Amino acid sequence: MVTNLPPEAKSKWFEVTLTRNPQERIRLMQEFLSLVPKHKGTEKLRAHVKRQISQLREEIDRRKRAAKRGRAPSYFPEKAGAAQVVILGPTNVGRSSLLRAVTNATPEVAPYPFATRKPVPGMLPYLDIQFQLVEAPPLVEGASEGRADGFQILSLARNADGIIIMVDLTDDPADQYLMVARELERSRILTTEPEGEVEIQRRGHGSGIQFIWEGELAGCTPDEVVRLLREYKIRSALVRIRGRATLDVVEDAIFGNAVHRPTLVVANKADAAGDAAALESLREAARPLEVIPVSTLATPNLAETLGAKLFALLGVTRVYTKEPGKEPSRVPVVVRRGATVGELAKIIHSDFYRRFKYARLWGPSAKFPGERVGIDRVLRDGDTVEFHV
Ligand SMILES: Nc1nc2c(ncn2[C@@H]2O[C@H](COP(=O)(O)OP(=O)(O)OP(=O)(O)O)[C@@H](O)[C@H]2O)c(=O)[nH]1
Ligand SMILES: [Mg+2]
Repeated sequence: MVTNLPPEAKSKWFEVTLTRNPQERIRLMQEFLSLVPKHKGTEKLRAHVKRQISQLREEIDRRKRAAKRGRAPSYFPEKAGAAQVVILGPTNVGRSSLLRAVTNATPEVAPYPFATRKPVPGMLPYLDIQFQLVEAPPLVEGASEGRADGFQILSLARNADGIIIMVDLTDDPADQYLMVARELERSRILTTEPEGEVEIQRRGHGSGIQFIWEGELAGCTPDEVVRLLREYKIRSALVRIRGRATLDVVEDAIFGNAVHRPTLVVANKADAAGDAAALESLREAARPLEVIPVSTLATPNLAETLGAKLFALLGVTRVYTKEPGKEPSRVPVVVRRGATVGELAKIIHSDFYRRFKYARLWGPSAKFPGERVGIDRVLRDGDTVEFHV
């Protein structure tokens, strides 16, 4: 992003981070903008802050309207199942048809555009878990600037665990893909894993800057990071470093919110697509994302195919628990990829974590059935864990 902002701008951003009041935030962000020199190097940052301002304005409006109407149901479906995956795409590509084909939901399928106006959730069963798919309303060019509910639709994608970008093979699919990809990028939702990631969590005064190393710094030292944070008046924070993070990535994190969401491209209407070149140019445009051509009308076993693709994409890790002398649970606990015995214990019951002595392990990551393991053992899909406290 940027370096070398004038000190007044940096302290102004510090003021921005101190307030949660939307009106106040808008005012301070505008003051911040007036302190940022206008040149190529600050272009992205200025656009990003302007977008945050419009987003806040819209939120204020929405709250006012909601207050008038009384309590309206949330725009965002409550998460359910092992993971929430948002189906994003231009209008009429067949998002509703896909949801109908692979889940229990029955949204309206229509030959005319903009039939879906609100997010629609549905459950896709796969093996012994379920994925929650959410059909987003259609995404249009300019969504990242707020067009056609763009902010809300893109927030939906940001809050989800994964994204399906859906396009129509009969209608320049590469072009449709690039439009959606552009809007995601502008909203700082990354569809491929960045080389380095930094998360900054503010803490109370006096605790200092503490690093959590899940990766390393590239081209800078921890001291330089501390110095940069100090320029922004951040003196107490947990700084989590993943992958190989540059100083730029650290500064990016100060302004917030680049997130990575694993993404799959589904190219629909394969039954009606005459021309194989369209699929080829889509694959070219979407690389390195995987593209799966389907027909919601004609592809057999679509639910199972899609379930398997999502399972792999999201790195779903199912872990079964058991009590001594009993059979393992039928229903797995789904944990993040790379989770440890300790993290599983915390999910199940804080007592298991606090009073942990050891665990016994069966399955793919056990050296032998019933292996005795400690709290830091990394779990894999299909493991069974028995806690001893
Ligand atoms: N040939 C063909 N047509 C399809 C396929 N899937 C959907 N359609 C048609 O495409 C049109 C749009 O389908 P929807 O499922 O409503 O599309 P949508 O993306 O939900 O559309 P909006 O919510 O209105 O943006 C309908 O006329 C469907 O019958 C397919 O696999 N092949
Ligand atoms: Mg629809």
